[in-house]
Amino acid sequence: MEIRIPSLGDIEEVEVIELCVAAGERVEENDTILVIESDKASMDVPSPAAGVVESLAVAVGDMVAEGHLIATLAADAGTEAPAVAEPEPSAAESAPSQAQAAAPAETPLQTGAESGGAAAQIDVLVPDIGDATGVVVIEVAVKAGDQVEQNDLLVVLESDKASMEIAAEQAGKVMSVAVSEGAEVEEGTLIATLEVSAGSIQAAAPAPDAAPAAAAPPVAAPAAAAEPHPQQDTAGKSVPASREDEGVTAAGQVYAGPAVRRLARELGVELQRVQGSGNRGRITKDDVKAFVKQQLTEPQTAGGGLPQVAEVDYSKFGAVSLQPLTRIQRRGADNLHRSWVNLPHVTQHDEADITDLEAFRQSLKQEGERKGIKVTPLAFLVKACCHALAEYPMFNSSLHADREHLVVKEYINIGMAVDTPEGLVVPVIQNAGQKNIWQLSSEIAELSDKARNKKLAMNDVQGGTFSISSLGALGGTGFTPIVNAPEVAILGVSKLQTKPVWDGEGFQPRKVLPLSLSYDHRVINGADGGRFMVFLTTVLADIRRLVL
Ligand code: CAO
Repeated sequence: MEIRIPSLGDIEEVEVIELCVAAGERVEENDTILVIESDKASMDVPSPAAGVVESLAVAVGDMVAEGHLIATLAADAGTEAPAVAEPEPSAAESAPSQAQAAAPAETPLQTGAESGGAAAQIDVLVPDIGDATGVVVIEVAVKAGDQVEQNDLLVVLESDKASMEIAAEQAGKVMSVAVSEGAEVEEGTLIATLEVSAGSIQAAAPAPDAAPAAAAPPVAAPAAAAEPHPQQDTAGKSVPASREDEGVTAAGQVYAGPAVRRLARELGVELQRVQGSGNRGRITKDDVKAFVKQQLTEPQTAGGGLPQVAEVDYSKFGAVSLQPLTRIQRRGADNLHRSWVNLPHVTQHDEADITDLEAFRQSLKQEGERKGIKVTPLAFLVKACCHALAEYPMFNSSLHADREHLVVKEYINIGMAVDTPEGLVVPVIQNAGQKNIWQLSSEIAELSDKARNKKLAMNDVQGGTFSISSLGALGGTGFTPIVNAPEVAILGVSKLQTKPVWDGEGFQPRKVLPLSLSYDHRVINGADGGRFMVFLTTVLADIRRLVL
């Protein structure tokens, strides 16, 4: 049985940070095989069945995508294997796989495979693209005459939902390219014809006695399977020259996958200026990051760069120790820095009188104990923010990469900063606006518990549209939270205080909650911020408004 990386939501790649078993070891169903980590969370990958681990296909530090093979398991007899885990039946007996089916029996591929001669031609076809429609070729990475290695990118397709890379399954020469950028394609559309050595086709055949049609290797694979090994990507990482004219490929053509393009869009990097360190100059995420780093650390005199902070050797003044940051701390620092330098932040402070809210919350205590749910002020804050976001959708938007549109989300998912020993993590309460106070309270407890025990799934940390950072339990009268970009606003919550508040006749003791709203000033004006805060504090002061 093959064990593969499960669905990662819209995360392209994660790092293997821990192997929990070794080859030959026995595991029970749901025992953790390994731990993967994105820049937002860690996740255990459990064994789908009990059995003995035959082999591990990954090592610590490997970058893996959904569907990536991680281990093979000799499952106990009688165990029903999930479809994805079971090896394909003998090629000669089985129905051809999608890619195999896509290669008609009379194509030269079969001739080459049968002959074992010098060279053969294979047609690269669009593989199974599910129910995706309007699939467009957004990048053609090769031209006729190019020599390609196995896994080299041929084309990138994009539907309205996702991007997919089609890579060469084998090394060879591009004989012809049948599509151009902008062309609409569907499953089975011819992309290119490659000339490959027939020997390599036979080597790739699944069974020596397989029928020719089934013996043909898949001609194309989706991005996840076709990504080059990360070591290839990161090896020889080069920092591009900073001059405008350097780092631009000769033909102005860019070799980069969808995840890299997305990262570049987020960072506002022109990929034409980035030197690729991957196969055939392919740009990797590390190249983009190195480019940004280099731009940021460049001396001011070159224009545009940030002045560097002086490096001080503190060991000259006394004993020091060097303590490693966790991966989440390092990634968190990158994300916070990226947001801080890209977004013009404004923070607006206000106070909400939550005396009545607190009285109501206290009155829920016994009921909460019966239900096993602890209600903190945070659940009411989430609920009130959802109301304010529905009223002011601009706060629930993101600035489009073209800088000319706002992406206004019609759902409200609230990210919640959680302080964990590994660093700051932001799990997301999905569809928070649809949930009542009990549901929100139990989800807040559940997500913070999962965050602290490294049990968050990828889906738990995705899709946030607005964030809340509550330091109320710790103290403080206000702070300037950093927006969790590409979101445009975040609410900081400080410690509730009882203050004398003038009611027109005298001072009354009122419970006052300090709030700090930071926002991206490119999207939100001070007046918008003021209106949002007034709405929010009004709702919190009179929570009957939550039912309006
Ligand atoms: N003022 C006063 N007391 C508050 C409060 C506030 N604003 N908010 C919560 N409290 C109280 C709670 O009512 C609870 O009191 P009791 O134990 O007496 O009932 C206590 O503080 C502890 O609350 P909690 O922290 O367990 O729960 P929460 O729902 O308030 O917060 C969570 C959950 C996960 C947000 C929080 O635990 C946390 O991790 N906060 C840190 C977030 C952070 O690090 N932000 C900084 C990001 S930028 O670096």
